[in-house]
Amino acid sequence: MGPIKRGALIVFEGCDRSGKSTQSRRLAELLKSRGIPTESLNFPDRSTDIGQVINSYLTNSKDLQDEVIHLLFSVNRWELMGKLRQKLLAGTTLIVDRYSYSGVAYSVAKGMDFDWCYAPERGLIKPDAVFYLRAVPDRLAERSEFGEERYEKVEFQSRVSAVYDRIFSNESTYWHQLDASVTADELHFLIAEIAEKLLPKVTTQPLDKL
Ligand code: T5A
Ligand code: NA
Repeated sequence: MGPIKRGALIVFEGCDRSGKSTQSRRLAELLKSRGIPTESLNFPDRSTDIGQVINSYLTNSKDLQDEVIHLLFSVNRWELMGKLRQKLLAGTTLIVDRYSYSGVAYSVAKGMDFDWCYAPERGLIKPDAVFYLRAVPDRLAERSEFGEERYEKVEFQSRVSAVYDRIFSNESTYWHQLDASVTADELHFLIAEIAEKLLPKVTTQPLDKL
């Protein structure tokens, strides 16, 4: 009998409209088609009580102090951790659209302290891989529906992008930076290649913490 395999935790990160949802959906479809049990989710999870407060903030119908919204985003991840751990240990691979790094990138872009922002993320399950879809924010602004939510301003997105670059330089062992300006097909091909190599390796390792 071979070793018991857990699922992999695969995260997509990047600026608004960088193509995360498109690529998470396509990767999940591919893995499912290969018979790998896979589920998709995204943060913020707007369906919980806390998620609804976050949604009001993002759609500009509610104002909150920077520290308060930062911690709410983090709590929104913590409230789902038990469920995520259970699924991973039961062998389900999770494709997650945004995670702790979004929490850090968007708050640090407002001028908040990096270490303060990272602290509440410590102890969450560490992803096996992060696909960082990197693009010049001016290019992303040309995509449909850009500008509808709170953070969708080119200047702010440029600051977010700089923080992601900083995180990438610290976490380069499991971060995969990809040029988000290529076509969705090209991106999917690159992501699929990396994921297929990675999955058999990581799923025999114990879960790690941030
Ligand atoms: N936030 C989030 C925090 O501040 N702290 C946190 O802790 C967390 C978790 C909501 C906001 O919350 C902030 C960050 C965000 O500002 P969200 O709901 O995930 O986050 O919103 P977005 O990231 O903006 O999600 P979007 O759906 O807008 O962007 P995606 O998922 O990156 O992009 P996608 O795939 O929907 O594509 C956008 C458009 O581009 C096209 C698509 O067809 C679509 O029209 N497209 C491409 N066009 C050209 N080339 C490609 N390769 C393309 N790929 C997709
Ligand atoms: Na958005």
